[in-house]
Amino acid sequence: SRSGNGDSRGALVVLEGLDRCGKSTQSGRLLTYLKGLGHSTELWRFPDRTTSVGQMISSYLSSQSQLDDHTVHLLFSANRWEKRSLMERKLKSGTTLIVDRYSYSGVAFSSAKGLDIDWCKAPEIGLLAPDMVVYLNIPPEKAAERGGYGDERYEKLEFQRKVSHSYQVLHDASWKMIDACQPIEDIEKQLQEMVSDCVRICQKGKPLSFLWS
Ligand code: T5A
Ligand code: NA
Repeated sequence: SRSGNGDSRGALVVLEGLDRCGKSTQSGRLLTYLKGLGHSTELWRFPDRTTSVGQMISSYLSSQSQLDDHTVHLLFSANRWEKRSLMERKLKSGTTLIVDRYSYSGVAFSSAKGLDIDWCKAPEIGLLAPDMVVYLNIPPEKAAERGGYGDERYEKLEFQRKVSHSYQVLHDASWKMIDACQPIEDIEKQLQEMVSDCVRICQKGKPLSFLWS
């Protein structure tokens, strides 16, 4: 393995987008690709439903419990904070992390409900900043056609339109945009090229940075 030798660190790569844009499909393929190149790599996702905070979120998303919008926002953030130190250790020990949703989902989904965007961003301050954010861009109508939405609370076309708008407000020039309506293999190739560059730069010792940078 090319990783783990102290001075080279792993990359923090985040995939974002609407529900059903293809994040899970692509993050799985990217994991296989990077491992195949000999990079120590892990696939993470938020919410991490395995923790006790994550179980509260999961119960809320499946409408088994009701929570105030602010409260659930802070739970999503707490779910990232509880993984922060492990995230830093992994990156510093040379492991690249592919992360399926991160703070941007937190802000986009909560501000789509009408919460103030700066209020939404505040609890994310100090989390590790991604080295690359890839946005899988899909019109809400197209996403809704994919395999049908399940029963989760946010899987409604009207709401996804608002989330799409929130992402447009939130994104900056550093984000890599991919047309998520392309065939799976085409997206996979584009993602591989983008992430290979990012991994190389991080190996050369690019310092870690923090949100919101
Ligand atoms: N949330 C999350 C917050 O509100 N705040 C937060 O802080 C965070 C972190 C759960 C919800 O929580 C919200 C956002 C979410 O609403 P989740 O568990 O990650 O988040 O759920 P989703 O992101 O909705 O996961 P999905 O499984 O719905 O979507 P994916 O992973 O984007 O899509 P994927 O890969 O499973 O693909 C969906 C379908 O499309 C097909 C696949 O085969 C599959 O059937 N597909 C394609 N079809 C055609 N062309 C392509 N290129 C395709 N790629 C995939
Ligand atoms: Na997913």
